[in-house]
Amino acid sequence: ANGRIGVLIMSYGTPESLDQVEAYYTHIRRGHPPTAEQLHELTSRYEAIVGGFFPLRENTNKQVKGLEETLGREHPELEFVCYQGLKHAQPYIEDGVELMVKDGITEAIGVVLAPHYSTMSVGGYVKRAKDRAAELGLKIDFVLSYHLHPKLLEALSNRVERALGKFTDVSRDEVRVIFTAHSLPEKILEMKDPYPDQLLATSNAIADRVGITNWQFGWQSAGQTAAPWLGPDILEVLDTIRKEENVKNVLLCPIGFVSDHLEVLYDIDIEAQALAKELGIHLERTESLNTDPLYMETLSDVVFEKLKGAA
Ligand code: FEC
Repeated sequence: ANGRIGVLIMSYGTPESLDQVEAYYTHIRRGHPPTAEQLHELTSRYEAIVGGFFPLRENTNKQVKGLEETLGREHPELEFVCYQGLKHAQPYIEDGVELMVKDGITEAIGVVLAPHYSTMSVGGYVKRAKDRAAELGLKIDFVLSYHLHPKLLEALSNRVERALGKFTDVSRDEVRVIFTAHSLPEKILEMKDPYPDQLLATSNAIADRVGITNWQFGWQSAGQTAAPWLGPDILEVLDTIRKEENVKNVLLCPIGFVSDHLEVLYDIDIEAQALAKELGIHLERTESLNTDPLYMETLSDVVFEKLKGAA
Protein backbone atom coordinates (compact mmCIF):
# COMPACT_ATOMS: atom_id res chain seq x y z
CA ALA A 1 0.00 0.00 0.00
CA ASN A 2 1.22 3.51 -0.79
CA GLY A 3 0.61 6.60 1.27
CA ARG A 4 -1.15 6.94 4.54
CA ILE A 5 -3.31 4.21 5.96
CA GLY A 6 -6.23 5.16 8.14
CA VAL A 7 -7.02 3.04 11.17
CA LEU A 8 -10.54 3.40 12.53
CA ILE A 9 -10.44 2.36 16.19
CA MET A 10 -13.94 1.71 17.42
CA SER A 11 -15.02 1.65 21.04
CA TYR A 12 -18.23 1.76 23.06
CA GLY A 13 -18.11 5.41 24.07
CA THR A 14 -19.06 7.09 27.31
CA PRO A 15 -20.51 10.50 28.27
CA GLU A 16 -18.14 13.37 29.04
CA SER A 17 -20.23 14.87 31.82
CA LEU A 18 -23.26 14.03 33.93
CA ASP A 19 -25.55 16.17 31.79
CA GLN A 20 -24.71 13.98 28.77
CA VAL A 21 -25.85 10.76 30.44
CA GLU A 22 -29.44 11.11 29.24
CA ALA A 23 -28.46 11.59 25.58
CA TYR A 24 -26.01 8.70 25.84
CA TYR A 25 -28.60 6.38 27.39
CA THR A 26 -31.15 7.43 24.75
CA HIS A 27 -28.65 6.53 22.02
CA ILE A 28 -28.02 3.08 23.55
CA ARG A 29 -31.79 2.59 23.65
CA ARG A 30 -32.00 3.40 19.94
CA GLY A 31 -33.66 6.77 20.37
CA HIS A 32 -36.00 5.84 23.24
CA PRO A 33 -35.34 8.16 26.20
CA PRO A 34 -35.02 6.42 29.59
CA THR A 35 -37.57 7.05 32.33
CA ALA A 36 -36.51 9.40 35.15
CA GLU A 37 -35.99 6.37 37.35
CA GLN A 38 -33.79 4.57 34.82
CA LEU A 39 -31.76 7.73 34.27
CA HIS A 40 -31.29 8.20 38.00
CA GLU A 41 -30.18 4.59 38.36
CA LEU A 42 -27.54 4.86 35.63
CA THR A 43 -26.33 8.27 36.86
CA SER A 44 -25.81 6.88 40.35
CA ARG A 45 -23.75 4.01 38.95
CA TYR A 46 -21.47 6.50 37.22
CA GLU A 47 -21.24 8.55 40.42
CA ALA A 48 -20.22 5.48 42.39
CA ILE A 49 -17.24 4.33 40.29
CA VAL A 50 -13.66 5.25 40.99
CA GLY A 51 -11.22 6.96 38.68
CA GLY A 52 -13.43 9.88 37.73
CA PHE A 53 -16.96 9.58 36.42
CA PHE A 54 -16.15 8.41 32.91
CA PRO A 55 -12.79 6.62 32.82
CA LEU A 56 -13.59 4.87 29.54
CA ARG A 57 -13.03 8.07 27.56
CA GLU A 58 -9.50 8.63 28.80
CA ASN A 59 -8.71 4.93 28.49
CA THR A 60 -9.89 4.83 24.89
CA ASN A 61 -7.88 7.99 24.10
CA LYS A 62 -4.77 6.36 25.56
CA GLN A 63 -5.37 3.11 23.68
CA VAL A 64 -5.73 4.99 20.39
CA LYS A 65 -2.50 6.88 21.04
CA GLY A 66 -0.77 3.67 22.13
CA LEU A 67 -1.82 1.81 19.00
CA GLU A 68 -0.70 4.64 16.73
CA GLU A 69 2.72 4.66 18.42
CA THR A 70 3.02 0.86 18.22
CA LEU A 71 2.07 0.75 14.54
CA GLY A 72 4.59 3.53 13.81
CA ARG A 73 7.35 1.74 15.69
CA GLU A 74 6.69 -1.69 14.19
CA HIS A 75 6.11 -0.52 10.64
CA PRO A 76 8.22 2.60 10.09
CA GLU A 77 7.97 2.08 6.32
CA LEU A 78 4.23 2.79 6.43
CA GLU A 79 2.29 5.76 7.77
CA PHE A 80 -0.66 4.74 9.93
CA VAL A 81 -3.02 7.48 11.08
CA CYS A 82 -5.49 6.51 13.83
CA TYR A 83 -9.05 7.80 14.17
CA GLN A 84 -11.61 7.14 16.86
CA GLY A 85 -15.17 6.06 16.17
CA LEU A 86 -17.48 5.55 19.13
CA LYS A 87 -20.69 3.53 19.16
CA HIS A 88 -22.75 5.67 21.52
CA ALA A 89 -20.93 9.01 21.95
CA GLN A 90 -19.05 11.61 19.95
CA PRO A 91 -16.99 11.23 17.85
CA TYR A 92 -19.41 8.64 16.45
CA ILE A 93 -18.19 5.86 14.14
CA GLU A 94 -19.51 7.82 11.15
CA ASP A 95 -17.61 10.93 12.32
CA GLY A 96 -14.36 8.95 12.33
CA VAL A 97 -14.97 7.75 8.77
CA GLU A 98 -15.80 11.28 7.60
CA LEU A 99 -12.68 12.73 9.18
CA MET A 100 -10.49 10.15 7.43
CA VAL A 101 -11.98 11.07 4.07
CA LYS A 102 -11.59 14.78 4.83
CA ASP A 103 -7.92 14.13 5.63
CA GLY A 104 -7.43 12.53 2.24
CA ILE A 105 -7.20 8.93 3.43
CA THR A 106 -8.22 6.48 0.70
CA GLU A 107 -7.43 3.16 2.34
CA ALA A 108 -8.34 2.13 5.89
CA ILE A 109 -8.59 -0.75 8.35
CA GLY A 110 -11.21 -0.84 11.11
CA VAL A 111 -10.75 -2.58 14.46
CA VAL A 112 -12.96 -2.72 17.57
CA LEU A 113 -11.65 -2.50 21.14
CA ALA A 114 -13.38 -5.79 22.00
CA PRO A 115 -11.74 -9.13 21.10
CA HIS A 116 -14.80 -11.31 20.47
CA TYR A 117 -17.16 -11.11 17.50
CA SER A 118 -20.90 -10.93 17.84
CA THR A 119 -23.36 -9.73 15.22
CA MET A 120 -24.89 -7.53 17.92
CA SER A 121 -21.66 -5.95 19.14
CA VAL A 122 -18.69 -5.89 16.75
CA GLY A 123 -21.01 -6.62 13.80
CA GLY A 124 -22.94 -3.45 14.62
CA TYR A 125 -19.82 -1.30 14.75
CA VAL A 126 -18.58 -2.70 11.44
CA LYS A 127 -21.89 -2.21 9.66
CA ARG A 128 -22.04 1.47 10.58
CA ALA A 129 -18.46 2.11 9.46
CA LYS A 130 -18.93 0.13 6.25
CA ASP A 131 -22.12 1.97 5.31
CA ARG A 132 -20.59 5.42 5.80
CA ALA A 133 -17.36 4.41 4.02
CA ALA A 134 -19.35 3.10 1.05
CA GLU A 135 -21.25 6.41 0.80
CA LEU A 136 -17.97 8.33 0.80
CA GLY A 137 -16.02 5.94 -1.43
CA LEU A 138 -13.44 4.98 1.20
CA LYS A 139 -11.83 1.55 0.86
CA ILE A 140 -12.01 -0.06 4.29
CA ASP A 141 -11.48 -3.58 5.60
CA PHE A 142 -12.17 -4.86 9.13
CA VAL A 143 -10.57 -6.98 11.81
CA LEU A 144 -13.52 -9.00 13.14
CA SER A 145 -11.96 -10.74 16.16
CA TYR A 146 -8.62 -11.45 17.81
CA HIS A 147 -9.66 -13.54 20.79
CA LEU A 148 -6.87 -16.14 20.40
CA HIS A 149 -3.99 -13.83 19.49
CA PRO A 150 -0.93 -15.17 21.41
CA LYS A 151 -0.03 -11.74 22.80
CA LEU A 152 -3.57 -11.14 24.03
CA LEU A 153 -3.54 -14.56 25.70
CA GLU A 154 -0.16 -13.79 27.24
CA ALA A 155 -1.39 -10.46 28.64
CA LEU A 156 -4.52 -12.06 30.09
CA SER A 157 -2.64 -15.06 31.48
CA ASN A 158 -0.14 -12.75 33.20
CA ARG A 159 -3.06 -11.01 34.86
CA VAL A 160 -4.61 -14.25 36.07
CA GLU A 161 -1.23 -15.34 37.48
CA ARG A 162 -0.76 -12.03 39.27
CA ALA A 163 -4.26 -11.96 40.72
CA LEU A 164 -3.99 -15.56 41.94
CA GLY A 165 -1.04 -14.33 43.99
CA LYS A 166 -3.46 -12.23 46.03
CA PHE A 167 -4.96 -15.36 47.60
CA THR A 168 -2.21 -15.86 50.14
CA ASP A 169 -3.97 -18.12 52.63
CA VAL A 170 -5.27 -20.84 50.29
CA SER A 171 -3.77 -23.07 47.61
CA ARG A 172 -4.26 -22.05 43.97
CA ASP A 173 -6.56 -25.00 43.32
CA GLU A 174 -9.01 -23.66 45.86
CA VAL A 175 -9.56 -20.45 43.90
CA ARG A 176 -12.43 -20.65 41.41
CA VAL A 177 -11.58 -18.57 38.35
CA ILE A 178 -14.62 -17.20 36.53
CA PHE A 179 -14.06 -15.77 33.06
CA THR A 180 -16.74 -13.21 32.24
CA ALA A 181 -18.11 -11.20 29.34
CA HIS A 182 -21.07 -8.94 28.62
CA SER A 183 -24.26 -10.94 28.24
CA LEU A 184 -26.35 -10.61 25.08
CA PRO A 185 -29.96 -11.53 24.33
CA GLU A 186 -30.40 -15.30 23.98
CA LYS A 187 -31.66 -14.90 20.44
CA ILE A 188 -28.02 -14.69 19.26
CA LEU A 189 -27.86 -18.47 19.74
CA GLU A 190 -30.43 -19.08 17.01
CA MET A 191 -28.37 -16.81 14.76
CA LYS A 192 -25.39 -19.21 15.26
CA ASP A 193 -23.42 -16.27 16.58
CA PRO A 194 -19.74 -17.10 17.27
CA TYR A 195 -19.66 -14.98 20.48
CA PRO A 196 -20.17 -17.74 23.11
CA ASP A 197 -17.72 -20.14 21.41
CA GLN A 198 -15.06 -17.49 21.00
CA LEU A 199 -15.36 -16.56 24.68
CA LEU A 200 -15.00 -20.21 25.71
CA ALA A 201 -12.01 -20.60 23.40
CA THR A 202 -10.27 -17.64 25.08
CA SER A 203 -11.14 -19.02 28.54
CA ASN A 204 -9.80 -22.48 27.67
CA ALA A 205 -6.60 -21.09 26.20
CA ILE A 206 -5.87 -18.97 29.30
CA ALA A 207 -6.69 -21.86 31.65
CA ASP A 208 -4.26 -24.06 29.67
CA ARG A 209 -1.47 -21.50 29.77
CA VAL A 210 -1.85 -20.77 33.47
CA GLY A 211 -2.47 -24.43 34.30
CA ILE A 212 -5.76 -24.06 36.12
CA THR A 213 -8.60 -26.58 36.14
CA ASN A 214 -10.87 -24.94 38.72
CA TRP A 215 -12.62 -22.49 36.39
CA GLN A 216 -15.93 -21.73 34.72
CA PHE A 217 -17.55 -19.06 32.58
CA GLY A 218 -20.21 -16.54 33.66
CA TRP A 219 -22.11 -13.72 31.98
CA GLN A 220 -22.34 -10.20 33.38
CA SER A 221 -24.07 -6.85 32.90
CA ALA A 222 -27.21 -8.20 31.16
CA GLY A 223 -29.70 -5.52 30.08
CA GLN A 224 -33.10 -5.02 31.62
CA THR A 225 -35.33 -6.05 28.75
CA ALA A 226 -38.24 -8.46 28.59
CA ALA A 227 -36.40 -10.85 26.24
CA PRO A 228 -34.15 -13.43 27.98
CA TRP A 229 -30.38 -12.80 28.10
CA LEU A 230 -27.56 -15.35 28.14
CA GLY A 231 -26.94 -16.72 31.63
CA PRO A 232 -26.06 -17.68 34.27
CA ASP A 233 -25.20 -14.21 35.50
CA ILE A 234 -22.09 -13.93 37.69
CA LEU A 235 -24.23 -12.83 40.66
CA GLU A 236 -26.21 -16.04 40.38
CA VAL A 237 -23.00 -18.05 39.91
CA LEU A 238 -21.48 -16.59 43.10
CA ASP A 239 -24.57 -17.51 45.06
CA THR A 240 -24.72 -21.05 43.65
CA ILE A 241 -21.06 -21.97 44.06
CA ARG A 242 -21.00 -20.67 47.64
CA LYS A 243 -24.15 -22.50 48.66
CA GLU A 244 -23.78 -25.71 46.68
CA GLU A 245 -20.01 -26.18 46.53
CA ASN A 246 -18.82 -24.08 49.47
CA VAL A 247 -16.47 -22.07 47.23
CA LYS A 248 -14.96 -19.25 49.29
CA ASN A 249 -12.33 -17.85 46.94
CA VAL A 250 -13.17 -16.43 43.53
CA LEU A 251 -11.17 -14.62 40.88
CA LEU A 252 -13.19 -12.81 38.21
CA CYS A 253 -11.44 -12.32 34.89
CA PRO A 254 -13.49 -10.11 32.50
CA ILE A 255 -12.05 -11.31 29.17
CA GLY A 256 -14.72 -9.57 27.08
CA PHE A 257 -13.59 -6.08 28.14
CA VAL A 258 -10.28 -4.35 27.51
CA SER A 259 -10.58 -1.26 29.66
CA ASP A 260 -11.61 0.02 33.06
CA HIS A 261 -15.16 1.32 32.70
CA LEU A 262 -18.61 1.12 34.24
CA GLU A 263 -19.17 -2.59 33.56
CA VAL A 264 -15.93 -3.48 35.35
CA LEU A 265 -15.70 -0.76 37.99
CA TYR A 266 -19.37 -0.94 38.96
CA ASP A 267 -20.76 -4.33 37.96
CA ILE A 268 -17.75 -6.24 39.29
CA ASP A 269 -15.96 -4.00 41.77
CA ILE A 270 -19.07 -2.70 43.51
CA GLU A 271 -22.03 -4.94 42.75
CA ALA A 272 -20.39 -8.40 42.62
CA GLN A 273 -18.01 -7.42 45.43
CA ALA A 274 -20.93 -6.49 47.71
CA LEU A 275 -22.61 -9.83 47.08
CA ALA A 276 -19.33 -11.68 47.66
CA LYS A 277 -18.96 -9.96 51.06
CA GLU A 278 -22.47 -10.96 52.00
CA LEU A 279 -21.77 -14.57 50.99
CA GLY A 280 -18.41 -14.70 52.76
CA ILE A 281 -16.42 -15.03 49.52
CA HIS A 282 -12.95 -13.54 49.03
CA LEU A 283 -13.37 -12.00 45.58
CA GLU A 284 -10.60 -10.54 43.44
CA ARG A 285 -10.57 -9.30 39.85
CA THR A 286 -7.85 -9.33 37.21
CA GLU A 287 -6.61 -5.90 36.12
CA SER A 288 -7.96 -4.51 32.87
CA LEU A 289 -5.70 -4.49 29.80
CA ASN A 290 -5.90 -0.73 29.21
CA THR A 291 -2.60 0.18 27.46
CA ASP A 292 -0.65 -3.00 28.23
CA PRO A 293 2.04 -3.10 25.51
CA LEU A 294 1.04 -6.70 24.75
CA TYR A 295 -2.48 -5.52 23.99
CA MET A 296 -1.20 -2.65 21.85
CA GLU A 297 0.97 -5.15 19.94
CA THR A 298 -2.01 -7.48 19.51
CA LEU A 299 -3.97 -4.67 17.87
CA SER A 300 -0.98 -3.58 15.79
CA ASP A 301 -0.47 -7.16 14.54
CA VAL A 302 -4.09 -7.73 13.57
CA VAL A 303 -4.36 -4.37 11.81
CA PHE A 304 -1.16 -5.05 9.84
CA GLU A 305 -2.21 -8.62 8.97
CA LYS A 306 -5.55 -7.33 7.72
CA LEU A 307 -3.79 -4.70 5.61
CA LYS A 308 -1.55 -7.33 4.03
CA GLY A 309 -4.57 -9.53 3.41
CA ALA A 310 -6.46 -6.63 1.83
CA ALA A 311 -3.57 -5.53 -0.40
O1 FEC B 1 -18.10 3.09 31.02
C1 FEC B 1 -19.01 3.40 30.22
O2 FEC B 1 -19.47 4.54 30.19
C2 FEC B 1 -19.59 2.43 29.24
C3 FEC B 1 -19.53 1.04 29.76
C4 FEC B 1 -20.14 0.02 28.81
C5 FEC B 1 -19.43 -0.87 28.05
C6 FEC B 1 -20.38 -1.72 27.38
C7 FEC B 1 -20.03 -2.76 26.57
C8 FEC B 1 -20.88 -3.62 25.94
N1 FEC B 1 -22.24 -3.50 25.90
C9 FEC B 1 -22.75 -4.53 25.18
C10 FEC B 1 -24.08 -4.77 24.91
C11 FEC B 1 -25.14 -4.03 25.40
C12 FEC B 1 -26.51 -4.26 25.09
C13 FEC B 1 -27.26 -3.34 25.80
C14 FEC B 1 -26.35 -2.53 26.54
C15 FEC B 1 -26.71 -1.50 27.40
C16 FEC B 1 -25.82 -0.70 28.11
C17 FEC B 1 -26.20 0.39 29.00
C18 FEC B 1 -25.02 0.94 29.50
C19 FEC B 1 -23.93 0.20 28.91
N2 FEC B 1 -24.46 -0.75 28.08
FE1 FEC B 1 -23.36 -2.06 26.91
N3 FEC B 1 -21.65 -1.33 27.73
C20 FEC B 1 -21.54 -0.25 28.59
C21 FEC B 1 -22.59 0.45 29.16
N4 FEC B 1 -25.07 -2.97 26.29
C22 FEC B 1 -24.86 2.09 30.47
C23 FEC B 1 -27.64 0.82 29.29
C24 FEC B 1 -28.07 0.57 30.67
C25 FEC B 1 -27.92 -0.86 31.06
O3 FEC B 1 -28.60 -1.73 30.48
O4 FEC B 1 -27.09 -1.11 31.95
C26 FEC B 1 -28.79 -3.21 25.79
C27 FEC B 1 -29.19 -2.11 24.86
C28 FEC B 1 -30.50 -2.39 24.26
O5 FEC B 1 -31.49 -2.36 25.03
O6 FEC B 1 -30.52 -2.60 23.07
C29 FEC B 1 -27.01 -5.34 24.13
C30 FEC B 1 -21.64 -5.38 24.72
C31 FEC B 1 -20.48 -4.82 25.21
C32 FEC B 1 -19.02 -5.37 25.04
C33 FEC B 1 -18.48 -5.14 23.68
C34 FEC B 1 -18.18 -3.70 23.42
O7 FEC B 1 -17.42 -3.05 24.18
O8 FEC B 1 -18.73 -3.21 22.43
C35 FEC B 1 -21.76 -6.66 23.90
C36 FEC B 1 -17.95 -0.94 27.90
